[in-house]
Amino acid sequence: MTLTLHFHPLSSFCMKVLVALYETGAPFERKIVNLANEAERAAFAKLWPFAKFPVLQDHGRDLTIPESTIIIEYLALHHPGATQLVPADPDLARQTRLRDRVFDLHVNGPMQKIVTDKLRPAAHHDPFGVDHAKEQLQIAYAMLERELGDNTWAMGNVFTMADCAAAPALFYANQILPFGERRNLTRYLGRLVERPSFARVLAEAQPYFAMFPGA
Ligand SMILES: N[C@@H](CCC(=O)N[C@@H](CS)C(=O)NCC(=O)O)C(=O)O
Repeated sequence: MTLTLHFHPLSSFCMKVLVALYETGAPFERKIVNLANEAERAAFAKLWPFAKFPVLQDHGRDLTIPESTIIIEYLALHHPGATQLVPADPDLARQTRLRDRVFDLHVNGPMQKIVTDKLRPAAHHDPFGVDHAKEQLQIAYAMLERELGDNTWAMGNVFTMADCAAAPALFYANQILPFGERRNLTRYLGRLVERPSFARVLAEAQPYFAMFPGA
């Protein structure tokens, strides 16, 4: 098989790429990486020195591709499938990329900050940083609630890379800082959870959810 995804089923950025792979239907091999295992971490760091997943290998082209957005852009270009993850129209592609950035940087990032703080030893908690992350999430929620309106997906009627980014970011964010009365966001997350690609990702992560530190 030409593609190998190095990932962990609980990781939001890996979920984002799994959604994209299931949307395109590209066949791939999976390699779960346990970063807590020193030997596995060291081997993985040879692929990508920052040792952050996901990383995709395309053996057919002898390429190693890190970073979830770059992986999805690569899939859209070289392994296209049923879902066009990046629109062909340049302006729509730019808007898709901006929304992907918003979900990665302004939802997934603060969400990770809050979650990883729970995993730190007591002496190393960062309450100031966590409060700031919560404020950032509230700003993102307010903006998304306004911009989503009653659109089906982040870009309107078509499912794109922006929705791949949105699905895990919003799924976890809503658990640690609930959307509250924001109906558009709540309905959008409901549609994402029912989308077969993300439903499959969540089902596959189910055995690992006990490891998630939660709300
Ligand atoms: N910008 C990266 C972020 C990747 C990332 O932060 N991955 C997390 C898991 S969701 C990770 O590998 N964390 C392990 C660590 O930092 O040691 C992407 O989009 O792929």
